[in-house]
Amino acid sequence: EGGVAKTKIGKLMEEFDKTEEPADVPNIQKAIIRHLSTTMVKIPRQVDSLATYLASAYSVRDRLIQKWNETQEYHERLQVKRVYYMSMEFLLGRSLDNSLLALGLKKVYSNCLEGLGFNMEDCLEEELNAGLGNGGLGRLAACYVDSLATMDYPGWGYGLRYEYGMFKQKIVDGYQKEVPDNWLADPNPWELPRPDICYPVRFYGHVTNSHDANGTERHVWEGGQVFEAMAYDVPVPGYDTNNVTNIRLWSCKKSDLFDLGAFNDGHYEHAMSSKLQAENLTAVLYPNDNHMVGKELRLKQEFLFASATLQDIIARFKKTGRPWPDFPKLVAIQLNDTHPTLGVPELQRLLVDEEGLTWDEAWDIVNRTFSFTNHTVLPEAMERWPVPMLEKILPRHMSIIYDMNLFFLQKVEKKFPNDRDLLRRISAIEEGSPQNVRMAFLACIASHTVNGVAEIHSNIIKKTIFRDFIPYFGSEKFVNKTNGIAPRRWLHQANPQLSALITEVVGDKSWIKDLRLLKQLEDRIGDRDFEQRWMTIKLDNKRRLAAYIEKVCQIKVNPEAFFDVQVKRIHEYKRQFMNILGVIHRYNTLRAMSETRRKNETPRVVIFSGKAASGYYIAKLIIKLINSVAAVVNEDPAIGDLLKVVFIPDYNVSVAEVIIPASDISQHISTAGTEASGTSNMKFVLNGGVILGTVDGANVEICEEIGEDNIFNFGCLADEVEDFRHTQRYRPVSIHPSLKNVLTSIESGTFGDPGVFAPLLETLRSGGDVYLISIDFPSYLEALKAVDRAYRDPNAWVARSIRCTAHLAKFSSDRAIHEYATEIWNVKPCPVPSKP
Ligand code: B1H
Repeated sequence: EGGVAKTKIGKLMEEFDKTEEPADVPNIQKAIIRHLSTTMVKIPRQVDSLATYLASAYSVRDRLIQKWNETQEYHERLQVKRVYYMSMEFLLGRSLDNSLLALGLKKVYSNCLEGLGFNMEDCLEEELNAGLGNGGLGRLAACYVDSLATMDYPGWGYGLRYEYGMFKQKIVDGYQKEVPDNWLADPNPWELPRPDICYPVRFYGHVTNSHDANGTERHVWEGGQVFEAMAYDVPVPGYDTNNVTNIRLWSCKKSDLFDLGAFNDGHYEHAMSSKLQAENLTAVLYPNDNHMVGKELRLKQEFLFASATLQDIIARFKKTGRPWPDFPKLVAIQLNDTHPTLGVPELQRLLVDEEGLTWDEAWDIVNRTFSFTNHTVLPEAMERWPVPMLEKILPRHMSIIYDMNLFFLQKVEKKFPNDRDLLRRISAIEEGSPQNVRMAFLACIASHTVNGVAEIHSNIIKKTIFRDFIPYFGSEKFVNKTNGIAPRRWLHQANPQLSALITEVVGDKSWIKDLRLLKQLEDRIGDRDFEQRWMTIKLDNKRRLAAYIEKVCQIKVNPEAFFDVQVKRIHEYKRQFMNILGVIHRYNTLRAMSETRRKNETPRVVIFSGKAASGYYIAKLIIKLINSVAAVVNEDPAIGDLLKVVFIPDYNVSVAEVIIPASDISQHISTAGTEASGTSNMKFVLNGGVILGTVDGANVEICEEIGEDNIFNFGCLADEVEDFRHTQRYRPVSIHPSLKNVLTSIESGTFGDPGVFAPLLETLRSGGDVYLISIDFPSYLEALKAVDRAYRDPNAWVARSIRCTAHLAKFSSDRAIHEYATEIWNVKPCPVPSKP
């Protein structure tokens, strides 16, 4: 390697990496034109906004690659400790706008495009969304990488490059229809294929145990099927820094070595069919949020991901020449929920079987390397893999898991003798036929630290899933790291007008990297001129959303109306059902009013958006009910603008960027104790939107920060839920009159064939109302009334809105990442110096 660097080409390349193209209009235009003509192979009459977007993106990517190289080179040379954020999901959304803002090039690019006869907004709209995630968990990973880069932490994301991301949602006759998300249909400038970075990954086969000359046990895993994981690198620029970090995504290829025989022997078709099998592996993201589906293909995805990532990290470590015990001094690995947990037995296997360490040496390294984030307490989301399936697909790992568990149980037994029931409860192997591996327990046993994602959630997991682990490990192992969001995307990029106003107040843009500076907004409360500007920006954002709604739903809404928003995955625990029942209640109330009374009501637009998992029947019925209510309400001449109901199709990151800045109120109304954190709640409040929410997840801490006068809370508390559920089970029809009336209007056919909704309504009755809608409904209606009253006082409302933004600093992902870095990972910032 050193030899190459000293050759002529090596020297020239080094020089090239050090020189930065000047970012002026003529120079950037030249770069765009060059990419149009060469990379895009366009002749003048073929140039449209898509080609122009792509050429611009390629010219930005040129700059990113140089900085990426420099960053990686610098960190490698200094041998700094890195964190690897392992996540099966990265919901990145679009990259061009984000990169331009990070590099400080938005204005100049806008001028360049103008000069070429194109409009920046049109070009940005051409970019397809990278939707490699379901919801909050995947977007969190993307925000965390943004913060790692922005704060100069050496760290990478590792994930999978799904050929198809989260499906696209169409609404047909009120029902959700799923359409494949072919996000790689256009060229993707934001990924750098690395055909030279490939690792073999084995499935099936058998293990031979033997003893070597010294009498130590050796395990050889052979046979089966070998696939290959190939790397694609996605550069992620920090905001206003030289650091560009990396997300390495694996794509499954057929190994060239495998089946060579079959190919030569003329079994061409057979050889090709295994190629197709391989490509199947990373073909599609499983579209389930907060729900586990125990499919073999998913298990294989998880292992391909885990194995390639650990092989890659080990290869990088070995290049440093440091001894094995130094591994945890250079490497921290964060498991984003249990989905990457096969990385645990895989690291143990690589160290013991491939590198020849003893079990104890390897286990010590594993334990000092991994930490684990739990994101949910819903039982149906807990990963449990059947032992027979693991044994078949990953025989060596199954036996490693058994041993890890056995040694753990032996230590527990020693500390708490004669407690068989404790051993049964705490075992990573759940008894039953078949037995299951509890992945959360395995992750917990192997990690030095386990965290929840909001105070209330971290407390709940200590009292529930991990309760039995505390006497053994001590409670210090279980910590809280409240989630955060990237201020770059969720304010600066999504709400450019508000961003400019804040910059004016603060005096410069430093708040974008330090949200604590937002508290200066407090001083402007009561300044009528400022408040006016604040509300005008909100109105402009509502106009932008109204235009979008008209474009995609063909519904005209009044931008001056009150915008009431609930956007998130559709799930019973999130209770969109309760929201739409509340809408029906409002509709009935308006209908029953005299015309003169109606005139005093504030016009309202109720906005829903979100996807249901394709196999989630009840969630899909909730979508149908929302659309059926919308169809009736929106066409009722007696109601007019007073109530409009809108379901915006295909919720994704870009749609969120339009909706979130436009809310007056947003709803986060999960049954207490079910939403681990929520992160859109933070995004709405950061944009001056008020919350109507239950005492759940991060709502609790948002309330602490902004004050309880600035949030509308209702509903039962988490520690009451179990008792209520118990009584509900035996008195399932304890239904309040207001709820009864609403159900009656559905059942009498006001919103179409009531038979369609019968299974949904049954969840409240024979279903036992697991999410306690009938318990919370009365207080929900009260809270909605309180919101209506509050909005009638515009001065108080704008003060509340400003306070929301002013007090949101805690929920910056920069704060979250700083806590992870100092308290869990022990990694330090390493800024790449500027060029002389
Ligand atoms: C969250 C998930 C999740 N929690 C399983 N759990 C998945 C579970 O594909 N699967 O199998 C996918 C996703 N997602 C969310 O994480 C929580 O519900 C939110 O409350 C939280 O804000 C978010 C980020 O921590």
